[in-house]
Amino acid sequence: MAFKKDFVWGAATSSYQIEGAWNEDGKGENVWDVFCHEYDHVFEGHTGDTACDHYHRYKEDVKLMKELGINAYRFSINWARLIPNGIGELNPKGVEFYSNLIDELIANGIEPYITLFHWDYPYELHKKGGWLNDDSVEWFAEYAAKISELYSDRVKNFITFNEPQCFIGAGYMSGEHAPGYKVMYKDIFRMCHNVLKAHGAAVIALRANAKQPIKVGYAPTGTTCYPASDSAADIEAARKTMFACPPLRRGLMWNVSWWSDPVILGKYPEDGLRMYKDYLPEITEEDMKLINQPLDFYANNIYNGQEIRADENGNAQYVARKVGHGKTAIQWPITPEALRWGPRFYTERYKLPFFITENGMSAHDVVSLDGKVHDPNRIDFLNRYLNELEKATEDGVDVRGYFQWSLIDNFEWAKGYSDRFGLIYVDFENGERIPKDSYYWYKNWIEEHTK
Ligand code: IFM
Repeated sequence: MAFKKDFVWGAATSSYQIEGAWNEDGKGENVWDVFCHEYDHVFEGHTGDTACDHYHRYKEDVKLMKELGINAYRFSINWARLIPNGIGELNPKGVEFYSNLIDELIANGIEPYITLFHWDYPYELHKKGGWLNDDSVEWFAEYAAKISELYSDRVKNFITFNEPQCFIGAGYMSGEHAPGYKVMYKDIFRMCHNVLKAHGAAVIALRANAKQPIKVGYAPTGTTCYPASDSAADIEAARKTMFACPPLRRGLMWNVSWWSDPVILGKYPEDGLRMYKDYLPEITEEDMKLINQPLDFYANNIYNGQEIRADENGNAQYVARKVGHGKTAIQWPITPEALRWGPRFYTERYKLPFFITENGMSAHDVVSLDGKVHDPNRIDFLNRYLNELEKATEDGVDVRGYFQWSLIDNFEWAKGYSDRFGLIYVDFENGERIPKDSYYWYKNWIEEHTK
């Protein structure tokens, strides 16, 4: 079985990374606005103040999506654009912006997928303690209810969180991302627990306020492991390693099962509970019930993976990467196998329809003398990864969709505009868009796979 006819071929972005208009039309500040306005956090002092100016150019962007041939677009809502203080009064202009965007997508035959939270936390709520404040669960539920009330008449697909590992790990453990903190482990685990509870409360709120049947999912990330061979021993070693809880270190909160088992299986993984016990908040049965809401799909952002083999005793061993192995501009290894094995391991464990909500490549793209943007490396990357994803479907894995990251070059967080992930090149001086060669390649791939 290859890709089904109704497979979702999409592209993704997030609000802070593309919208700009950071202080227009009544929008409130978020932690990324504040973080970027301090001079020394982001590469060369870049900010998302203007970014791709998508707020003003969204019609042009939707036109480019249509020409690309995608049937779905995943974007996120900038919480403080919709509700400037995070809770309370709505911002009419913010409400209107997303409403217009949704209408434009639908008019062009593109299904909107809304991510509720892709890291741009309202500054007013941050001042109240953010995810460390137990009320953050209620704040997020209120926000989710508003989104559902406003947009579920037209939008059928919602995703609560994007990569909680990253906004907690990079935002509060390593301090590389907004708000730039390095807090104690006890605080980290309280935040994790509140985020998971907020996920559950948001699922309930989305459904309770929906104007039609909706689908709700969750999009974390994690280290995908893949086996060195198709032997049963290597496969089992890779599977075990992928879901094992890693020891704590002051890096990212890069943990697969800690962030997904409670949501889907209704319990924290035993090894994590043992390892992290000194730092955990009180975890009640009621909390676990709240976190464990029925979902319509599970998603993951997969960019690369780690090869694992079993030694003669069946113990897992990390396979060292080859000297001179392929890397993307952001220095991530190129490991297409992650797109075959990640979906397989996730669906085996969580037994839900699966989406790749992000996958793509950063490259040092430039405009050539012929005025075009040639990006053969990205084409090769996509070709290899999508072929592996096709193998997953042939293995019988229930993969429903793939969202390319990213539709358009954008603000790559602490790396500013130094890394380009888009299928569409952006001249950040004047906002001009130039579809890259990979844009046409992906268009062709979609055409070939929807015949
Ligand atoms: O740009 C990010 C995105 O916001 C979250 N996932 C990874 C992408 C590339 O780093």
